Order: sequence, then C-alpha cells, then structure tokens
Amino acid sequence: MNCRLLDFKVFGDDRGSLVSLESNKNIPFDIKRVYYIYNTTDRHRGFHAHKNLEQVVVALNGSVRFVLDNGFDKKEVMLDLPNVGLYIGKNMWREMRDFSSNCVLMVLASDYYDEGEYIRDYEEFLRICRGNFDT
Ligand code: T46
Repeated sequence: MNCRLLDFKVFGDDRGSLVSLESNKNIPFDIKRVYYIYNTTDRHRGFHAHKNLEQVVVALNGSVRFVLDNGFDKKEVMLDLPNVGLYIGKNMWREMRDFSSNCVLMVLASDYYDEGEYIRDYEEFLRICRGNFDT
C-alpha cells in the first residue's frame, strides 16, 4: 500500500506542545500547497485517487476514519492525533468517513491544485491499477 503513518516529534513543555513539519525532512516531498477541512458533517468525502499527487493528512483536532484502497487491498486508518500524519502516495483511492464534530484536517500536498490530476471514477481507477500491475 502506497500509504503509511508518520510519527512527528513533539516539542512539549509546561506551555504546551509544538510540532514542526518540513519539506523533505519529516514530510517526504516538497510542500507546494496546504489546505484544511473543517465544519464537517456526517457526509463522506474523498472518493477519488490522484495520478501523481502525494499528500500528508493530519487531524489537528478531532478524528476521521480513512478507507484506503490500492485496487487490490483496502485498509482503514483512524486519524485522531495531531502528532501523527497519514502519508498517501499516488494511485490510492481514499474515502473519509466518521468525522467527529470538531474535526479539523490539515493536508500538505506535493503540488498545486489540478482537477485534471484527480481520478474520480472508481472503474477508471481499477483499470489504471490493473494496467500498472500488468506492466
Ligand atoms: C484529498 C482529500 C484528503 C480547490 O479549489 N483547491 C484545492 O486545493 C482543493 C483540495 C479543493 N478545491 C476545490 C475542489 C472542489 O470544488 O474544493 C472543492 C472540494 O474538493 P473535494 O471535493 O475534492 O474535497 P475532498 O474532501 O473530497 O478531497 C480533498 C482533496 O480534494 C483531495 O485531494 O486527497 O481532501
């Protein structure tokens, strides 16, 4: 699976906690874009893969469940700690479910926004995965 959890070092003292994220150090790519998701509801999000984009997702507050799929296997990851990131590489179908009411998700991305880079059709995603597997 082209995804993994990243444990970030926490600088903590009696004032609180601090986490630092740096391109090509604890984030495994050049960060070109940051976006965040909040005011979530019981509606699921995601339902797409990316042709080349790499991302790291951090639940800064609250929790969310990711369902990840590489076209062959699926796995679920609960994100609920601000010092843990979920790295998601290319060609991974993702669905986001069970947002807590206070969830704030920050996402670091390896490239600028490009709708043409999304695979939003699951059948097309499966065809691409099987094509990659055959070559
Ligand atoms: C992902 C998951 C974790 C932009 O205009 N710029 C942006 O940088 C982004 C990310 C989105 N948008 C627009 C495109 C849509 O009109 O914002 C709207 C909502 O995007 P979307 O439906 O793709 O949101 P999610 O939560 O389903 O997916 C997002 C990211 O798009 C995606 O790359 O991996 O979060």
